[in-house]
Amino acid sequence: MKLLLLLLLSGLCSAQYNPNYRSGRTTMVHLFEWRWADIAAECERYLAPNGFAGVQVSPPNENLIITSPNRPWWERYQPISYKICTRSGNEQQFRDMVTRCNNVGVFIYVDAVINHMCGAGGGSGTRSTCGSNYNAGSRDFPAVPYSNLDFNDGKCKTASGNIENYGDVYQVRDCRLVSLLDLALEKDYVRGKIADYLNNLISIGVAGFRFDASKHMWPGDIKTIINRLNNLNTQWFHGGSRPFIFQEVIDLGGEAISANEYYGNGRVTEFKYGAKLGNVIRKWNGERMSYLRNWGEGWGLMPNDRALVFVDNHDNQRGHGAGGASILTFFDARLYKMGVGFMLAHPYGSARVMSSYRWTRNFVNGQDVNDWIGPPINSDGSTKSVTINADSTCGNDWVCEHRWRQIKNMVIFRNTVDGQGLTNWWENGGNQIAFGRGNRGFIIFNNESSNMDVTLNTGLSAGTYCDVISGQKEGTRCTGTQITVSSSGSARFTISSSADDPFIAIHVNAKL
Ligand code: QV4
Ligand code: CA
Repeated sequence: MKLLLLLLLSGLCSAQYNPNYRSGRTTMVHLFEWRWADIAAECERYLAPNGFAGVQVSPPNENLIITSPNRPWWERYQPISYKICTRSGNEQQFRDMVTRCNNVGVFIYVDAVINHMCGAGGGSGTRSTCGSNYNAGSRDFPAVPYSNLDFNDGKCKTASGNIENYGDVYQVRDCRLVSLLDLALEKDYVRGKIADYLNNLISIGVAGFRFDASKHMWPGDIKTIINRLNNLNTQWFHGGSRPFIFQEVIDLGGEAISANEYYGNGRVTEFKYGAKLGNVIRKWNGERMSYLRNWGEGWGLMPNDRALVFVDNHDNQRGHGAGGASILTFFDARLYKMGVGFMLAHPYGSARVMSSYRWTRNFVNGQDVNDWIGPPINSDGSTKSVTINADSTCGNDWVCEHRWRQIKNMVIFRNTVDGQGLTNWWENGGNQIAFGRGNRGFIIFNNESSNMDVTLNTGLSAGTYCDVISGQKEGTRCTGTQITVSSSGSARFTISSSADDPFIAIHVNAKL
C-alpha cells in the first residue's frame, strides 16, 4: 500500500516531464505549418510505421491575417481567439487529425501561444483566420472575450510599452514582446480562458503543449495554469496521465532570466544544444567532435530530464530567436544529417526532429530578408498540401527532413537503443568519434578531411549488420554497407572523407 502510494506520488510529480509516448517510441517531429489533413495522413502512412512518437503542430487557434508581407509564417503567433481555425484547417479537421494520429499511437503536441494576442498595430476588423471581430487598438477580442482589463498595459513601465531591456525581468514578463499585446496572466479570468482553451484541446485528445514565449511569462503564472489542466483523454491515455509540458525559454547564458526558473513546471527547450553542436560539427571556435565525450550536462546543458533537444527549430533555422550562424539546417544537408544523427544516437534529452518547407534565402548585410516567407501557398493564399513523390520524398516545396532515410533510420535507432547508457566511447582526439548504446546499437563518425579505417569494440553480438545511414535492411537484404561484428564484439569501419554521409550506424534490428 505504502509502495503503491509512493509510486503514485512519484508518477504524479514526474508527470508533466513525460511525453506520454507509446512504449518503444522516443522522438517527436515538428511538422511546421502542415495542414491537419496532411498530418493525419502522415501519421497513418509514415510516422506510425516508422516509429515516430509524436507531432508538434503549429498553433491551431485563430490568428491575425497579415498581408504585408504576404501571409508570413509568423502571423500564427498573433492570436485573435481560441477558436480552432487557421490555414492548417478547421476544428473538425483538427479533431479528425488527433483521432487518426492517436489511433496509430502518434500523439499530438500543440504550440500554445498564451503570452499575448496580436501586435498593438494589428488594427481592427475581421481580418482573422475565422473572421472573428477584433480591435487591437482598444484591446478588444470579443471572440474570447478579452477586453482592455485583461492586458498588462498598466503594469509595464517602459515608455514604448515594449520590452526594451532583456536585463530587466519585469520588462521581459510584463511588457510587450515586439509589440504583441501582453496578457495579464496573474488575473484569474485570463488564466481561466487559457485553461479552457487548453482543456478543450485535451478533451479532443492532444497529449501536451509547447508553451510559446515562456520567458515572457512568470513561472508562477504558468504553474497555476498547468494546475488547472485536466488529465489526458482516457480514450487513448492511462487514467491520471498529465499533459506533457515543454516551455520555450531561450537561455544561451548571460541573461537575467534563466531556464532553471522553469524546471518546476515541465521541460524546457535547450537552445544551447543546437548552437553548440553546430559549432562542433562545423569545427568552428576550435571545437572538435572528440570534445563531445561528456556531451550533455558536462557541457553545461540543463539536466537530462528537463531538456527538450533539437538541432534547429522554426525560428533559428531562419535567423529568428537565438538563430546564430552555427545552427545546422537542411540548407547544409550533409552536416545537418550528422548533427541530427548524433542527437538521435546520444541518450541526452527528449528529442525533436524539425520538418520544414523550402524558401529562397536572400542575404542582405548578413540578414535573410526572406525570413518571413510562409508555407507554400496556392493563389488564394491557402496552404499547399504535402504531396508524396514515388521515391517517398515530398513535393510542393515541403522538405520533409523526417523522411530523409538517414534521419528516419536514426529515429528507429533511438527507439531500438532506448534505455541503454552510452558505452564504448572512442575518439581519435580530433573529429572521429564512435560510441555504443549497450548491446543494442553503435555509431561512428568521420568528420575529418582524411579517410578512416579503424577496428573498434562495438558491444554488439557477433553477426552481420546493415548500416542504416548508407542504406537499410529491406527484408533479408541490405541496401547499404555491411558491417561484420566478430565474436569478441569488434568490427572494422572504413569511412571515406568524401562519403555522401561520413557516418555509419548499426543496431540489433538491422542485423542480417
Ligand atoms: C515589429 C518590431 C517591433 C515593433 C512592431 C510595431 O519588431 O519592435 O514594436 O513591429 O508594430 C512579427 C514581426 C515583428 C513585429 C511583430 C509585431 O516579425 O517585426 O514587430 O510581428 O507586429 C514570431 C516571429 C516574430 C513575429 C512574431 C509575431 O519570430 O518575428 O513578430 O512571431 O508574429 C525572443 C522570445 C522568444 C521568441 C523569439 C522569436 O524570447 O519567445 O524571440 N520565440 C517565440 C516563437 C516565435 C514567435 C514568438 C515567440 C512570439 O517561437 O516564432 O515570434 O509568439 O527570443
Ligand atoms: Ca508577458
